[in-house]
Parts: sequence; C-alpha cells; structure tokens
Amino acid sequence: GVDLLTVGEALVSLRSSGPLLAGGPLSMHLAGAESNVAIGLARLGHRAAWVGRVGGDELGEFVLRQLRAEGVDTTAVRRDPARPTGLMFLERRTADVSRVQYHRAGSAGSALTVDDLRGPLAAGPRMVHLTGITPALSDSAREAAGWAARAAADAGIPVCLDVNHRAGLWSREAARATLFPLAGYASVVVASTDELDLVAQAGADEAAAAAGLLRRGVRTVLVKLGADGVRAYTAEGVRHVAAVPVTAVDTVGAGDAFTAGYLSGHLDGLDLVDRLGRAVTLGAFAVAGHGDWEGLPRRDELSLITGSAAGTTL
Ligand code: KDG
Repeated sequence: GVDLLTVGEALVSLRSSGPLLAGGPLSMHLAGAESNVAIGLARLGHRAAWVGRVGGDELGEFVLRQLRAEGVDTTAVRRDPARPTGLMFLERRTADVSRVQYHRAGSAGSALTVDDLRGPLAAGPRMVHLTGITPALSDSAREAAGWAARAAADAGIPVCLDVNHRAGLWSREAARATLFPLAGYASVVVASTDELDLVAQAGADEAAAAAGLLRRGVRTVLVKLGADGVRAYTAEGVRHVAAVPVTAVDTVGAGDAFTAGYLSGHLDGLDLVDRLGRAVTLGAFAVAGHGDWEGLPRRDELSLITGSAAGTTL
C-alpha cells in the first residue's frame, strides 16, 4: 500500500491578479485541499495517492496530468463522463484580500461514493487523510467520507482529519453535526482556532475542545495559528512551535502544506516537536510562494528555510 491515501475533490482553479469583474487574464491551476496534501508528501519522496472523481472533460485530464507529474498515484481516480470537473475562481481583490467563488455544485467530484473508496482502502495505505470539505459536497460524498474514516479506523489505519471549514459550502451548524462524529474516528485532527469548536461542543474554548477530542480517542490535536505557528495537544500536554519567519505572498494552501509536513514527519517516525517543525517549515514554503502547492519543497530543499524546531512546553 501507499504511505498516504487522500480522498476529496480536486478542482481547477482560475486565478486572477485583480478584480474579476474587470476581466483580464486568468491562470489555470490544480487546486483541492486533499490533492495539495498528496503533492506535499510526494514532493518529499513519500508514496501518496489521491482518490476522487474528475469529469471526462479536458479539465479532468488536466487534473490527472498535474497530479501524475507530481508523482501522486491516481490509479483509483474515477472519470465521470456525465459530470463536469469542479471549478473555482480565486480573485485577488486587493493585495491582502482574495475571494473564492465555486462552480462545483453537481460536479464529478461531488458525486463521490463509498464504492469509489473500497479498492484504495482495501490496498492498505499506512495513513488516510480527509478534510471537512468532502462531506459538504453532497449526500453521497458525506457518506463516502464517513465510511472511509470508519473503515480505516476499524482496520487500524490512522486517520487525519483537517476540519477545513468552507463557509461557502455549508453553515457552521451543519458542519458541526457532521464533523463532530467524524472526528471521533481520527487520530490526528487539524484545525485553525476558529474551526475547533466545529469538532467540539458548541461554545467550547480551545483547551476544552482539544481535551474533548483527546477523551474521544484522538491522539494529536493541531491548532494552526498562522504566523504564530502551532499549538499541539496530546496526552502528554501542550506544545507550541513558532512559525518560520518568511515573506508571505500567498497564504492559500498553507494549511494543506502544514498538514503534509506533519504527516511526512509522522511517516518518518519523527518525534512530536520535529513533526511540528516540518509542518511549520512546509507552511512557510507555501506562504512564501504563489499557488496552492507549486512552491512546496523537495526533500533536498527543506533546509532552504529553517526554523528553530525547539518547541515550548506550555
Ligand atoms: O486549501 C486550499 C483549498 O481551499 C483550495 O485548494 C480549494 O479545496 C479547495 C476548497 O474546497 O476550497
């Protein structure tokens, strides 16, 4: 089996450098939180697979070519000739504000089913990565994500869940109703500070939410703090690791890079602080370059950006 199986929807992202309403050139990129994570791992030399559906259209071919070029295993991907590949526009509205517009309702990716995932899970990946985006796409995708988490956990395969709340897809209440039970199958939960209560009792603060997850069997809760780094909660306590200071030009994909770095460290058998160090290093690479994943490092490039991996025990 592969080191990491990721499940989700890969999209074509059309990026503008100014307001969309004014027109002008768009550049075409592969996007998708889960495929971003797969690319991050593949760049570091791990065997990573992505599974999902793409259309029978040219955009689906583009998605597959990009993933294959990055060394991601796409053998389980389904082409869905009846539906289009999902699309998003990423509009740079001002230097500091980017806006997303999705064209993904009824997409091939949203038609994901449990049956699409049986083969790749039976192949026995070392880890499985899911995000809170997939269950927001459709009833069948929600069922598929839930099935994958349960089946992996039952087979003793550690599951990583990134909450990744997308307000354009569902409400916080709907997200919590689905993601709270899903998190119970995860061994790693990744969230930003404003997402943690979606996998906890409503209104829980960070420490209470993390404690609740650990009580439910989650081994590691990673709270992404952006430019402030990460706080990690485990049975041993709380650790903080600072971000690696870089010039940030584009924060899209930073969370996916962070997760890829953490999972890479996990697969390499690193201890917690070194896993967190690799996570913030990949996050730094992501924000220091344009694009969701284009700037992610190969293994021999990790030392281009170095932080002090010395964690603080809180
Ligand atoms: O994490 C970056 C993603 O937001 C982007 O690639 C698109 O998956 C995506 C989504 O659904 O927003």
